[in-house]
Amino acid sequence: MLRFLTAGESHGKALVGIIEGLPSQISLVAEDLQKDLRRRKLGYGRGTRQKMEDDAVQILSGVRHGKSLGSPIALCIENKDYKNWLHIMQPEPYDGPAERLLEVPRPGHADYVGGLKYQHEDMRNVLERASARETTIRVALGAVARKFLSDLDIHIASRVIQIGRVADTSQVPHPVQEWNHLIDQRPTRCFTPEVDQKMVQLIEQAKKDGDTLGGIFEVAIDGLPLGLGSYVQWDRRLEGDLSKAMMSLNAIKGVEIGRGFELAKIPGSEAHDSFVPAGKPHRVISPTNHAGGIVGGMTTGQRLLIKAAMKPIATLMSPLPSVKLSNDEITKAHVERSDVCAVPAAAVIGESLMALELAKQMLEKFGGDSLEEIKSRVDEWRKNT
Ligand code: EPS
Repeated sequence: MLRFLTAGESHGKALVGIIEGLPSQISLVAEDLQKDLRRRKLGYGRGTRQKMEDDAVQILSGVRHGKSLGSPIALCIENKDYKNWLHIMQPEPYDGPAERLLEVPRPGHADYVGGLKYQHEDMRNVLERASARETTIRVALGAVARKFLSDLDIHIASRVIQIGRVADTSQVPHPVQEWNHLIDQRPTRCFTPEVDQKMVQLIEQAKKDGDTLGGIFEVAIDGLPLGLGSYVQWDRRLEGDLSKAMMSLNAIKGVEIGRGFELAKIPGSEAHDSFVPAGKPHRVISPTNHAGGIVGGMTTGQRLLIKAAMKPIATLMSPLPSVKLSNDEITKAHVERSDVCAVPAAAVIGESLMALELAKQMLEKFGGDSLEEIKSRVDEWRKNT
């Protein structure tokens, strides 16, 4: 069983994560993780925090001489910004004057509900953990899972397909392994350069207006074997697990697999992927992939395609109306340093979340304690399916 946990506040001392259940003998160095952490900082529309943090990851346990041991892998990323928040965020009791209080909840953020639920008068206690800063450590954990998957020839990439109302309707004609090399160079991680430029302009305008923007990204995975997940029980259907993982990302409000919502508008004769002989006895393939690589809760062996819709960030520089809870005064919502648009980063985080979930699914189907043991089972299965 693969499981992981994270801890850490946005302006606390550090973010930490533990992942357990991965096999031994995976080659792993901090740079493998650092690559994805650098990619998470990309994207037009980010705030100044990304320049301040180096997101340097330390591997604290579970790896020896560059190879995983099969024991829990613990990771740590220090928050460079902590030095500016020392007494505000210190774990020790503090009785000096209150600073950086969050007293006016931001509409669309966890502040208000979280404050009442945990009985925090200072809603900073909610902001600090609800912040997307936490995804830094999930990307580091995801990079470990991704290394395991790439050793099994499974590759994950992403692209931004919409910011606000500007959409990229193109198909990417390249294998998934080549996507990120091309797309990471674009300011918004959108594949089509002309659309990318339009997205940049839109973000510029939103920044001028003190506003924020959401969007849609797509994660693609090549190399998955047929038969991950199952139809036999509701909680073994792969769509459910992948959607839950994607929905666990801050600000995600919708998930779509394959052509998703579009399939609801067309007849079955157009919606389903027909079969043709595969050129191998008793096997078929589908020339199309409207289903996005999952049918009946199981991978088909085709490319897996999953999209997620992100709402605009809730911290607006021209804040929305809100209420100061201590005296019920009608006023403007709390303003805090933030991003104008974080969809390009969310796409990279989406890749990491899919890596974590698919590594779990691979281990459930193939089991094994060392990479070699799992590899030989996967090779055998691929030969026979
Ligand atoms: C983020 C760090 C945060 C925000 C952003 C994402 O840092 P700070 O709050 O210190 O500027 O920039 O988080 C949010 C927008 C949010 O609502 O949580 C990061 O490292 O990704």
